[in-house]
Amino acid sequence: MLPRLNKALLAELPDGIARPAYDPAEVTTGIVHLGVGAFHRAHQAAYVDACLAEGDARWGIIGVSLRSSAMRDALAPQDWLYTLAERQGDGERLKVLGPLREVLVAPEDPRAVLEAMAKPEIRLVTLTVTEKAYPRTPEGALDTSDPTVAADLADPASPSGILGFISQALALRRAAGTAPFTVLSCDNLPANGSTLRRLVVEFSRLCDPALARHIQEDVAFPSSMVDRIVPATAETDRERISRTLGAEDAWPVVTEPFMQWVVEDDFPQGRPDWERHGVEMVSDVEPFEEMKLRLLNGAHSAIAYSGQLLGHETVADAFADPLVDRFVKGLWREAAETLSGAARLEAGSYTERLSARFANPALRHRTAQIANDGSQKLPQRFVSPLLARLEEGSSAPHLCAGIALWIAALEARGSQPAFSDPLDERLSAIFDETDAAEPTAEAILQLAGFRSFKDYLPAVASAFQRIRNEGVTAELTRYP
Ligand code: CS2
Repeated sequence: MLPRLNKALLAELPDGIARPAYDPAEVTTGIVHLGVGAFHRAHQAAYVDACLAEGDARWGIIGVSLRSSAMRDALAPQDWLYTLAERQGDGERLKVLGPLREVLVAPEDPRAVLEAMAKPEIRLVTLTVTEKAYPRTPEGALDTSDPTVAADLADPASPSGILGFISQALALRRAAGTAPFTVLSCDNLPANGSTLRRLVVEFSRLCDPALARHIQEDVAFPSSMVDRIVPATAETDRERISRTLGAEDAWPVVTEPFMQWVVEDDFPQGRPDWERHGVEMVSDVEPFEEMKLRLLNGAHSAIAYSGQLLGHETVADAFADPLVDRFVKGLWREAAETLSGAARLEAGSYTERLSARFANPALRHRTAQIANDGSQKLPQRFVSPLLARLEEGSSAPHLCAGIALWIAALEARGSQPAFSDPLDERLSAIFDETDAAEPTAEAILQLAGFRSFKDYLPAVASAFQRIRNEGVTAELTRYP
């Protein structure tokens, strides 16, 4: 039995394994992070770790799990330390990181989370909670029919969703005369900062109009574009990494060497010196976000659904299939033309780098993982570039086929679904009740609230029909 990774063991780790260049006990907390999953631990926490290593000890992170206690239970016995494994080809570089100082489990004690968020030394609240945790209508307004929104409005002192926590914590700070924190969304949504601001303000207006005005006027919600490929940790990763450490790490994180973070520089309460560690601080994130969502994430979704239909387990396997590779390159050509200015000029070198990242066989990024939550992801990955093309009078066959691949993969899932969607119950009802391709596609696009779907329904429905009749291989063969 290996001993558990913890602070006392750091000095005994084998040579070549990086460890915190600071004493985690000396770090004070300045950030509360909502949604402390693998992505956060491989991305923002790694940037914060680099800042702590340079001696600015104010930015330790209090992580908050909004659902389960699993992360807290894994990391508490190891002094919140964990291993980050950067893998490329045959190489694996291990670093033990220590920027997390505590993990709170929101459903167990929502008040403790609010107390943490209300502390004067917390100057930043950051989020990676995935697309579905932002309760919005297709037009971007607050979705008041969302059950979490309704529950949090009914009981503001004991919230469960991000809007309830942010709004109530800002109310507590205001009542105590503490300056508000800055709110930084790190989710894959376009204009994630202003999207979140609108939701928090609209939510707060329903509790207290004066609070809503304060948030509107005094709280900064910078936008950011985050990028690092972080597959879910597999049991084999846990075992291999623990063996190399000579100590058991219950939940390491596996990722690629590449990382990128572009952040709108609007932090009235201060922030870590991120730019010293490669973060691009800019005045407008939108072009970066659009390029990343349409080229990286769009290709990911196309690979995920075609991969699911063709039986490819990982992104690298699917991307090695010439049919998928060719389809993705066509999708890139189509989507790149919708980008503006510099982003359009950079698209060629950007997608070249993406090809190398997707081909990294050491990552084992499962197509099923990316296939989750399509109804929440496709609007920014496929629908927005598709509509941009239609507005210019061009066609968008690959983007339409991408949506059809999603519908076909949903239909093909069977009784042991490999991936899920928040709309699953209603999606199954559509497949049970409707038979012909066009009404099925129409009902799904309508349910998912895809903007102006009537404009592209015929193209999506024909591609779906062909996948049904002739199969996915025949369909992919059609695209030059
Ligand atoms: C992926 C992203 O699961 C998904 O939907 O497309 O998580 C992707 O790996 C990251 O955005 C990369 O930065």
